[in-house]
Amino acid sequence: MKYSISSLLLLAGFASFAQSTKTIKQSGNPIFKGWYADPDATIFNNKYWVYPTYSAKYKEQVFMDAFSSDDLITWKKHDHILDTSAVKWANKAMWAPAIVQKDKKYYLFFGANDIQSDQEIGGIGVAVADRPEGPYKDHLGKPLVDKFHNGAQPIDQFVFKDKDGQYYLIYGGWKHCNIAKLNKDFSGFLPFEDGKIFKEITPDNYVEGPYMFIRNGKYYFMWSEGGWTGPDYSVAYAVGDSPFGPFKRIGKILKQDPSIATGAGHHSVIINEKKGTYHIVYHRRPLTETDGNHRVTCIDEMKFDANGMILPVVITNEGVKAQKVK
Ligand code: FUB
Repeated sequence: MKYSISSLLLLAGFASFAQSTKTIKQSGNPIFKGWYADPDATIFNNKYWVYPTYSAKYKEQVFMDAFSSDDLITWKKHDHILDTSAVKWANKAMWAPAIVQKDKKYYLFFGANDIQSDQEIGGIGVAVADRPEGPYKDHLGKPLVDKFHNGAQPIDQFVFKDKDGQYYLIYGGWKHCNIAKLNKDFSGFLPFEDGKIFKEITPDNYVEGPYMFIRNGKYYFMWSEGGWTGPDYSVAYAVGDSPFGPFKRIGKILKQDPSIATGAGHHSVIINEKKGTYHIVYHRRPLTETDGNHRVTCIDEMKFDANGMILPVVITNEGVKAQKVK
């Protein structure tokens, strides 16, 4: 068969177009449909997982969904991995999941009921499952933290594993942040040397949504500032030499961009040590929305300067490039 020069040129053009669309494949933002906030993102068994709050009215926040992906681009929804029907003390406002794998079990820490005083039932609970997608059942039959300590509302938990293998619960709303040493089966806490269970580590401007990771031996402590229903919600950070700080606020690294979205905050970080990449997963409000709960889950790159300072995150509509875990 004979080809004319023009048809060969057309074919070549098509091949190069196909190649360029392949190489620019991006996740887009948000990464999945629906109102979802407070995402806790991680890697299990070479898959990415995101555990968000179902961002509806308090009374409708009675379950949690999770999402998994092989490449950060295509996300599979896992419906109702945890439900208040499995947690008899929880009846609304299931918030801000924090996931951790330990001894072949998956533990999902969550806030419930949005308690306003020690007289109310609720606080931080923990659920357990054999697989990342659940089903999760209540681990304790009661909250793990059900009172205010050092002024911290028992919400917005993060589970941090230190270098020595010790797990800590770092949590708190109402502008106070506590750290507490978890016991081996996550059924309670071990006292610190001074006998205290809850040590306050609140940095300046802290509001809620704590997150911690280690990089080059330093402890990066991050948190959300501002009001979560408004446009100025944001994320700031500090760096310390231990999980207890002291943490001196360095500055904001995530905030609204009036041309992209408002209220960018309550985040987590996917760290791929082998590839040296850091992806920040956070929620934000589309420019068309003002309802507090109309929050979507997004992903962007997080980068550092030569001194280990976190560079301000550029929030995008395009999201990030495809990346496998390995
Ligand atoms: O989603 C409910 C609350 O909104 C969270 O607990 C806060 O951190 C804020 O993101």
